Amino acid sequence: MLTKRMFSALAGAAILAAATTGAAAQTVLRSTDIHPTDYPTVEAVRHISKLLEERTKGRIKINVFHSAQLGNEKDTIEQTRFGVIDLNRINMAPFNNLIPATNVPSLPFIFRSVEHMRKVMDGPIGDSILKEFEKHDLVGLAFYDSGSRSFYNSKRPINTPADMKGMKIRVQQSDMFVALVSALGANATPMAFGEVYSALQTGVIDGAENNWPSYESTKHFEVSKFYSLTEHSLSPEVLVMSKRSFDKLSKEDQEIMKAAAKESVAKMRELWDAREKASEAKVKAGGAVINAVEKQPFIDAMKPVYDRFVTDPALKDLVAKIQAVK
Ligand code: BDP
Repeated sequence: MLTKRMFSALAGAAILAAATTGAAAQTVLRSTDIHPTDYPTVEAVRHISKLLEERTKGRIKINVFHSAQLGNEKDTIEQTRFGVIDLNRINMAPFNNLIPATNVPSLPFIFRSVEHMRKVMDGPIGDSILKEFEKHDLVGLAFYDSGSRSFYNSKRPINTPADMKGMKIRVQQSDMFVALVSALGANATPMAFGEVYSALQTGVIDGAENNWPSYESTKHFEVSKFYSLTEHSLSPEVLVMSKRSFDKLSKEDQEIMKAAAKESVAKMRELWDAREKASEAKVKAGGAVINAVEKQPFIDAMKPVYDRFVTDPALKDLVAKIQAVK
């Protein structure tokens, strides 16, 4: 659906703007991210821009819009498919309803560790998931880390699923995340990221779930101080490009873009690992109450989620392949 916001974005868009200053035309790609300017995902895309500028002698660069300047994730997906936005750094979860394969790396407890996740997403399984974006007018370029997501709330520490009974928990706009939270006995409320702080503050919701850096950068810890280490999902971030914008690049520039995106992963991880530690320290200093959680009861409660979202033979195969990666 074309929203009012999209029309105005279309009108004002400088998509692949070929500014004919000097001899060579310059392509300025518009990239979106909901995170603040110093967040590792934003820095990683700036790093790509730097590599592109170097490798194309300034012909291509990226204008990185951060802090949801171009809208919330669900809306920017549509805009990226239309080519209004050229690049989108976004979590896998908002793609879950559109692209079935993206549910798999978002599934609860699918990865045993961060190392397992990195190995899977960096290899042929990750590449096969990136390929799925092409059926939806997008080119999947790279996966970034998102740490692990845990529940936080304003009521009490969560030690067992029973502690979540009846709690109103915000989730991303993904049916799979709704099912995940429902399976734990809580009430899932899908909501845009930018609305969560005031919803927590006013008690519209009791809690949400996210990684250390997002819990910290949004200041959710100020209004939702119990952070319980369920670490239930490692749903990675993904960088996608509009197929329309990608097709406008020459074959050579497409290769430069793909390589730069892949190279930015190492840079992102370096920043991410440091940011996770810094964010953890910051929320603790800010009064967050952290508790460890015995995960098995949470893992056991996830059977209905797998039963509902992993029915297709291709997805079953994907799950089995991920589990088989040592
Ligand atoms: C963050 C992701 C971001 C998501 C956000 C959310 O980086 O892309 O949109 O969580 O929960 O960790 O909406």
